Amino acid sequence: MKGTVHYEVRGNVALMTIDNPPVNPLSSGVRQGLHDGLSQALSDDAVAAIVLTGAGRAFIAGADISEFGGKSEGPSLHDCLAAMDNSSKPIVAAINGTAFGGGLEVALCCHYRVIAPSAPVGLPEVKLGLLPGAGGTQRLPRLIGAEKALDFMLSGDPIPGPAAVAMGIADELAEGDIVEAGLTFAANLIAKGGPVRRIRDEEEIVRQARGNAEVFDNARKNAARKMRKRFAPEMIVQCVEAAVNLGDFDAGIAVEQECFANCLKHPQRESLIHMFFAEREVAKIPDVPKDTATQEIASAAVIGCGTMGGGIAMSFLNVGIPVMSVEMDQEALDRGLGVIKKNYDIQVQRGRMTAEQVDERMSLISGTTDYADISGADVIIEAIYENIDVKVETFKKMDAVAKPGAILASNTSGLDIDKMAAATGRPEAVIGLHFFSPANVMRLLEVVRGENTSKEVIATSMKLGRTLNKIAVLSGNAPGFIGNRMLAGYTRQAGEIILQGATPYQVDNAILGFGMPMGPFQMNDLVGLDLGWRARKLNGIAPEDVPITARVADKLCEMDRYGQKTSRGYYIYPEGSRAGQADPEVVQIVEETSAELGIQRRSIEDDEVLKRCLYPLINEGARILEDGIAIRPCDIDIVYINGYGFPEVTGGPMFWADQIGLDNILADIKKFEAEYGGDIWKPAPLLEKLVAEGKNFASLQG
Ligand code: 3H9
Repeated sequence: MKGTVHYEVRGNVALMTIDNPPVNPLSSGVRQGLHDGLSQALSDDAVAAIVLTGAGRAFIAGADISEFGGKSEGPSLHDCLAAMDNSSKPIVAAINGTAFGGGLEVALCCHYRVIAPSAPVGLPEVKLGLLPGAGGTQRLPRLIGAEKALDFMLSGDPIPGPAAVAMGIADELAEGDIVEAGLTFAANLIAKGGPVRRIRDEEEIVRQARGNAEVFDNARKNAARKMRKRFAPEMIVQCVEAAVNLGDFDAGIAVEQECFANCLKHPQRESLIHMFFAEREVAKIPDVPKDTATQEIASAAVIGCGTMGGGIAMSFLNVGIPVMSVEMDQEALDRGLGVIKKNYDIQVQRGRMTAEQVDERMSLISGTTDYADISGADVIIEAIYENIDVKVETFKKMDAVAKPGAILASNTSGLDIDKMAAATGRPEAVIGLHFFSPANVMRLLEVVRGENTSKEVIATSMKLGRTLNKIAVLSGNAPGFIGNRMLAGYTRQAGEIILQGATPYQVDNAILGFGMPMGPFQMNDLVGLDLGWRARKLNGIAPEDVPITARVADKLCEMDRYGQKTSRGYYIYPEGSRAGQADPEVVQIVEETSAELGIQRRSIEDDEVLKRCLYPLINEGARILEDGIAIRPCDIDIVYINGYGFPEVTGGPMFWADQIGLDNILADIKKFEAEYGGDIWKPAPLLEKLVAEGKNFASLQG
């Protein structure tokens, strides 16, 4: 059994300390310990009150997530809570640290709560596709009212100790030793003959929302907007409706249990819990041990202050790390710094930042046109345009000025890190740090290890990702790394499908319906159709040699339709709007292009659109695993969800593939290979092997 609860008696108070490192989830051993400790305290006449606290940095992190969907031993959490509820002796929760989910619900089942200022409390179950299923949906509205409880449970965001007291979730803020504070609170209760106070018996506050349908309408509207296509929010709202309207705690608990069971068996729950563990797994690199020494990154330099460079600089400024921005000339520098300031000012207008915070951040950035000025930086990141020769030259200059020990990084989205490393006298210090646009917003950071990158530089870069509030995933050095290598097949298929009969709007709508934030043609419009077109012109590619999937885009560019930046691309963007409108002229261009290429157009079902756009991701993902470019399937899932908007509720492309069944996917891939041919549809050997062995991607997780 995992975890335990230490029991001791101090004077006439039983002190129970939950111990299940590192964050005290309610594993079987903890539940057993709670159950046994309570029985002992209740049967001991010398004990008049009980204090419950946690060892280490958490009170209780919640139910043990790894137990969901499997068999669990020992008493259930509900058995423990029933014993606490029925306790004749007052129980005081001394919330020493994180009290999340079932952890906060245990605290709410205690009769009183004292809390340390640094202890966050929250009900984050919604983020895992669940609801607070240990009485939280019934007790919290009884304590703070339906509206606030809904906000709290639907956001899933934690609040610190002082806010918990202000909100009425905890009774007392305890500066200093929290256990002593809990014991003192208990002693005072005993002295006053303080009663056992059960939240389940409180009806007054929760009753106030009875007949007020607006509270629930608003909650549903907000959830639909913020958590599109999520199942759990509606379940949470129904539980709170029960708390408000039934007027009977046990009847409300019955609704909660039914709704919790619905969430538990919903596929979204499995996917979101996969994401929880995957986010932690990607930090683990088999040949770079956890205790590998890391360097301190106290200053940064970013070469290039365009869209990417500016966003990268903002990521550092946002966490208080000073940045030196390098540009070719003063004009470009002034423009770049001006854009950064403007971006911050927009945040002020939206009420997300204060003018003082902007000043503080801007005071941390300085600009230069002279490489000599960046010699003191701990990390130098080049964010210039994607041309290997220019990057190699830039690395030579970086190497010439950087201090010993500095990390030299490239923000390339797919070029060869080893070529850049070879241009320096310190290949061990060279690494890829691939930020995603907008770099100050997007969570993903692909960290690309070159052949000679040192373990210290890898460990430092992964840590830097966390410092910058990003999720860092390690990739091997191969064209396109993980994400862009997979994307190639997706965009190519989208391009082919429109030539064969679908419109760009049908393809985008199918992808949107799947849950991605934008379709491939909306994405092209956002990025700019002119980038590829210009590159083809620069490289002297004749029109007849342009890949057929780029023909429509090139025609649009010839008409000055570059995408959002010119208010026209695949879509028309009315003045100041980012929402595009379909354009019959584009459909005509697509149809003409099909005719020129001799392609017979036909009607294509959305199901085919989805399979042809999404299955190449899985096939290429399998090749990436085979090549050792991604460490585990979950690394690919994290990249795709956080960098490319793959819907979180699927658990990422590789997890999703397991759910569909690799045999089904392989059968479709073979069908498309027979119909359309091409490398894209050649089944990855790993996929074939797994299917032959009756295994899935999860079996590779280790
Ligand atoms: C729930 O409570 C349902 C109830 O309402 C109803 C029940 C009937 N279980 O994040 P870290 C592991 S649902 C199992 O790196 P930090 C984690 O995997 C639950 N394991 O540390 C990692 O393992 P490893 C509601 C858990 O300090 C290690 O602990 N609760 C759990 O950055 C350290 O974690 C939540 O959703 C768990 N509950 O952050 C809270 N929690 O070292 C989820 C953590 O092997 N947890 N682990 O990779 C968190 O948000 C963060 O982990 C926390 C600590 C803030 C607690």
